[in-house]
Amino acid sequence: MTGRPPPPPSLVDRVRGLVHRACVVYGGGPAMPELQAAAARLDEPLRVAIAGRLKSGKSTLLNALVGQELAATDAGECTRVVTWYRDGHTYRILAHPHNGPPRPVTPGPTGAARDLGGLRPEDVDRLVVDWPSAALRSMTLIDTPGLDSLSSEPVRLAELGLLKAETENGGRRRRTFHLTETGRDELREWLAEPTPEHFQMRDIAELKLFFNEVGEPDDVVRLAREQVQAHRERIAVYEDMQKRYDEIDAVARRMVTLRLGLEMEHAALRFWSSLLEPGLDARPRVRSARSPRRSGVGREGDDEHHEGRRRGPR
Ligand SMILES: Nc1nc2c(ncn2[C@@H]2O[C@H](COP(=O)(O)OP(=O)(O)OP(=O)(O)O)[C@@H](O)[C@H]2O)c(=O)[nH]1
Ligand SMILES: [Mg+2]
Repeated sequence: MTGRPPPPPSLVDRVRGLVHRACVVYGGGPAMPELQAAAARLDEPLRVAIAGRLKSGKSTLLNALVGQELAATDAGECTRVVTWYRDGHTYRILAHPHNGPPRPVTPGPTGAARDLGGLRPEDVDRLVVDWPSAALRSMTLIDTPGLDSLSSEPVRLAELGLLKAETENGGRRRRTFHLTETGRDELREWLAEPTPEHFQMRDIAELKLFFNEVGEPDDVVRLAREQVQAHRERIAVYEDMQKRYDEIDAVARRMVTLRLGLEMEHAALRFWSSLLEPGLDARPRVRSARSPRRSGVGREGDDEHHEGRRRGPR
């Protein structure tokens, strides 16, 4: 009776054999550290990185996979540093800076890192959290910053060779990003492309106005007054900018967009002011196509409103 043939070696086993043979052939050479790292990596649990847009639930998913609230998920909390969660004998967090040895980090009450061992997020390559956990025995989970976060975008562009970063030597060690030649070419190409997209407006006030019939008529009056005030203030800011920068040749060309901004602010101011125009009874009112007479919602003798009209848009 013959036994069954042994199962073929798995892909990992075959790669392990290959790396082992390479270590023998290249032993002592400059490639050795890399080969040793590759050999060690094959014995580690699978690495799973969770990537996605800002505030899309990456850390929440990670916590669900571990079965514990390890990563911070507060509304204001951002994952600003790539964080590895590995199975470990004891609980420990180390911050690995771009330069220098790892530093211990104070854990917070839930196990998330409370600080970065005195380092700034941009100086940290990664945080490594060791946590005894059955779930992490089979895989190391890696939490990553939101893809569209402002701080990570220039870094990504620098990695693509489109920007070049310069870091101050002292002080706050601020980083300044400059366009590279390749970056400038890419930008020029983009400028020459057609622009089929219609402009987008994200205006919470407009959204509230759309649903006005669900609320009280007074809500609309309040909203319109707030908006009139807000747009007036913004117009003042833009006009001030115009005064300050119009005469400066270096920026004069790009200030043309300020004119568009002003036009839009004036249009918004005209619109919200029109909602407060008094009707026949001289009270401020929300104009309604269906029942203009019934929709008067303001208070009698509202001076602010009358002043609003006088100072309205040109
Ligand atoms: N309703 C709902 N809320 C969720 C879900 N997943 C996460 N949240 C909430 O969304 C918010 C952000 O979740 P996080 O897990 O911190 O998101 P994140 O992608 O790690 O955020 P950043 O690290 O800042 O990019 C938290 O308040 C979560 O409680 C979900 O599936 N449904
Ligand atoms: Mg997160």
